[in-house]
Amino acid sequence: MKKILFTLLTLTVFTLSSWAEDGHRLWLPAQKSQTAHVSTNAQSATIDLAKQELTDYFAGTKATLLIDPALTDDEGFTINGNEDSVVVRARRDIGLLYGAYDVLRRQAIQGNMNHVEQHPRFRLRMLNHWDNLDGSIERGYAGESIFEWFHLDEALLHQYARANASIGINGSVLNNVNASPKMLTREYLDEVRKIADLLRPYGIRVYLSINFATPMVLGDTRTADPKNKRVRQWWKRKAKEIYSIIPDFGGFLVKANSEGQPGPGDYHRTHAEGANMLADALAPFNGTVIWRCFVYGANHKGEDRVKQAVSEFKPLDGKFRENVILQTKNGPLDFQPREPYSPVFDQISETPNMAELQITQEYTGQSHHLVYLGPMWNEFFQYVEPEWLAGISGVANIGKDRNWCGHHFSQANWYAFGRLAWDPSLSSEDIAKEWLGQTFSTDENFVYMMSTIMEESRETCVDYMMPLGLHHIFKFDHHYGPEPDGFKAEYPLEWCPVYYHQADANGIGFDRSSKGTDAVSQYREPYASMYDKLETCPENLLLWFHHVPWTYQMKDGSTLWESLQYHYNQGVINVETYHNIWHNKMRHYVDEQRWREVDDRLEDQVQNAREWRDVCLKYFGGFANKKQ
Ligand code: GCW
Repeated sequence: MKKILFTLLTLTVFTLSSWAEDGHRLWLPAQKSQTAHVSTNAQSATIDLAKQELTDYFAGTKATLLIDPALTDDEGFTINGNEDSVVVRARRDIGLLYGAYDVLRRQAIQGNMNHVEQHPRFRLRMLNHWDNLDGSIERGYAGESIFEWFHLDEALLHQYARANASIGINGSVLNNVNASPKMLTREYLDEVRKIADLLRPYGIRVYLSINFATPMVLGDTRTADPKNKRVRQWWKRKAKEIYSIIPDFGGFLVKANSEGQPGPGDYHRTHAEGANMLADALAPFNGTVIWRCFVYGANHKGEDRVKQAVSEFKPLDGKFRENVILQTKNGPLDFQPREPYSPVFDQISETPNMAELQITQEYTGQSHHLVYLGPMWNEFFQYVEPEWLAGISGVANIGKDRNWCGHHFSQANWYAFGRLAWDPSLSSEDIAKEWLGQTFSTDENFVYMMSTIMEESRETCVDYMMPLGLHHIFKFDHHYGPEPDGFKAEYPLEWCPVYYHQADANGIGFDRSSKGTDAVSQYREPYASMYDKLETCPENLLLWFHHVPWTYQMKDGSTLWESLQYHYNQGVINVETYHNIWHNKMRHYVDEQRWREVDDRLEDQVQNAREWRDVCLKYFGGFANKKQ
């Protein structure tokens, strides 16, 4: 009896420590192998990391890392060999590190290790943290910030750097775009330097979000007008100071004249004038200004919100300095479960563009819903060509939670973001399979079942939240549950759900056709015409572009109201199925702790999906049923 008890106890201890390790390690290798002999033809801190990773985790006998000046001058690499012996070649040391991680990924999922050649598709592959200096995170659902100012946890930051390097991320904006002016004070910059020093060997450059009014708020100037000489000098001096301590500093990310943030508009200057002032300050050091196009309610107040970015920035196209990049969210509104692509990508052609994706699930169930965003990002790249983009940013979902992202499956979104920033032609399904294999188990059955669920999960979320092109019917402020009747006279109309769905006795949806706000005209052909006509508008965007009668006949013969009910119900049925599968079939593939945590969250998701369906159908039914 004693013996059994003892065995049980040690088993428990073993399982506990292994889940704790697992949550923490993300998709990175767990089993140390230490049989490999690793040799190199060059030396640097980055190559040391590559060497260490292969020494620790490559299960073969021999690995060779070679700097090869004949190869393409980017961060790419080649791999040749097999699971016993590999040669990684790259022009730069960071290529060797990326190559080493690729070897380990291939090892984990039994992938091919011969004649591999990889190059990143985008030069800039960045995370945007919305982390505040007090440790809180705007739209963060995984605990506090990992950037603990004045008490930096270096071990944690190494893990962070390692995880990012393993998927090719090469830039990190450390603080929220709603930026504190204090970020640029010397005491914080000295901390930023420590982070930059730590991330450098992993190939990650540090950037900062800046508050446009910084010199004025800090009391150094009387204005923040970009045409003011003292203000311009202040920024030049600040840039010099930053580069004296962080020579490879990436640059500034700026949210200006948007949602209450200061900007050049406060002085009747354009976004170009504001961006160019900063660009001039950074140019001598090869720094970049990343200027966000997420603006509404300022110069074009009253116009359909989804049109305002183009209205604002198109006239300025071509007026920005060479080291300015415009960063635009994937859709024209705000990271909804489904949006059409942003027409900024059609209209801005003289200025480099960057796409901003949201990894943190602000509008897709936060860290409570299993919603894999890979398919959403694949969809985006069906409309926006990678050649049009200088880079990709993802709003990070990382916090101090033991599992990093709140929900174990939210780690997949961080992973998928990195993989797609490296190669946007990868399929979300392949990425899901890779991630599952490295994170949980390579068992075929498990990977098949769970990748199927992951692949469906975004459409399912659209179904139970906002099918057929509905958007922004979230509860005020926290954006978690439904509030279709949301209206507050004291708020701008564009924050109110009733403004977006426009349900009334005649029908539902926002008329953005040429007969309505004409947002369709901002799109290139064939999309402008396709979205404009009710008959050719894809049904999954119908209510985004049209106000449609409840009795309108859908392609499958049902009425619009019937179709809406069908989608809401289907969304709930799908989540119930996911929960059943996880609960009844997945337990033996996954350690107890992670199984239980995911199970609990799926249970919440079922409840939440039912709430979305019930609240929305009751509210919309109030109009629709009168018509039946
Ligand atoms: O998605 C919305 C969020 C805000 C965010 C803003 C932005 C950082 O609700 O919290 O602010 O967009 O992207 O600037």
